[in-house]
Amino acid sequence: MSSELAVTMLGASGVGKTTLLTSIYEQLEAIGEEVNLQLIPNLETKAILEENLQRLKSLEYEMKADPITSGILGTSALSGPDSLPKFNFDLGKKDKKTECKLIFRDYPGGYISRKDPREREFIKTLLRECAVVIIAIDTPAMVEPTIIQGENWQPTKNSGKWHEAINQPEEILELFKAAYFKLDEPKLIIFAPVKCETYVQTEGSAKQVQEYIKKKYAPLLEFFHDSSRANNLAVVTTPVQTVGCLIFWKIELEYLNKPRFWFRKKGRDTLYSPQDNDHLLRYFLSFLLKLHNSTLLEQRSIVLRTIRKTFGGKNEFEQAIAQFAKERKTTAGFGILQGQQWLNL
Ligand SMILES: Nc1nc2c(ncn2[C@@H]2O[C@H](COP(=O)(O)OP(=O)(O)OP(=O)(O)O)[C@@H](O)[C@H]2O)c(=O)[nH]1
Ligand SMILES: [Mg+2]
Repeated sequence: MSSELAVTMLGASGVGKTTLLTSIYEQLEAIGEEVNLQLIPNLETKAILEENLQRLKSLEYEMKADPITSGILGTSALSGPDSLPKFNFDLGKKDKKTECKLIFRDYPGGYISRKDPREREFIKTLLRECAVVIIAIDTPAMVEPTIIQGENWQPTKNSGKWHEAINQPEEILELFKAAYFKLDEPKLIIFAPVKCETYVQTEGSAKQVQEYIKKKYAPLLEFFHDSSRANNLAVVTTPVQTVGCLIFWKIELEYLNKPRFWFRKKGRDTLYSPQDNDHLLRYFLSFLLKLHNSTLLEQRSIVLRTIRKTFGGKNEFEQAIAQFAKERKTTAGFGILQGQQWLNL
């Protein structure tokens, strides 16, 4: 029997969930080169993510964040949430077949705000069932003031003018409140500011991005920190440069004052080159290792028993994961906001 560990993306429409998932996929081969671990996508997963990857590799020099004209297509469901694909990866040692699956869930971000109760319910169920939640944050929306800043960005008191409209932090908080009302099992929450290339080039400004997360998601962080659930929650920030090549250029106001964010390549010939996507995985696998070592949980969890069986004993599994996880970045906006005990190696 195979067992599964589920991970869900979370974020409003167009913030960059699918692009982030694709950049994680792009990273998989490199893991195998570094340590004795492999994450192998199944055929359907590979076909979808490979198509996304090709689209991202052919980004224009100047582009507006618009799922119709540039980048990858907005995620859509043919016939309701149940028809959405699951992104399956086999996790194992390089030379061994494994029965442990990681399943990534992605869906149209519109599900967050739409009034369709079936769609909201679908996300709540995902939040309850998944051990790991990756919150994709549109960074320019979180930090830019009004019309244009970009390269010379400095925080001002108007920063993040479009945050509520685009990232919808209130809707996200409501979903967590419904899903984490009673939390019995540990969860990892990853805040992943994306489209962040412009803001993470120096240690100082990357740190600012982390400060922005603390400020703009303060009510959500407070909810995570509540004593009734704090012990079961680890919270990290991982600014992933999901395309690597684009920097923020300007905001234009379109019909009905809808903001449209424009990006430009660093140079005419700059190629798609995501950065730091591996570090998100390093935090993720640190958490997995911790779960694996938790004897209390192990008794209850088929997943953990299977992982142990798969990796042929504690030490081998620990070594491979720990070796990969210990290189995780702890500067430039990366770090643990809560639940160190679930990530300590
Ligand atoms: N500059 C820049 N643009 C990006 C990046 N990631 C995504 N985009 C742009 O934002 C658009 C939306 O990205 P997606 O990854 O499809 O966003 P999503 O959250 O999956 O959106 P839905 O599927 O509609 O919920 C893309 O088509 C790109 O135009 C990024 O890292 N940098
Ligand atoms: Mg999508």
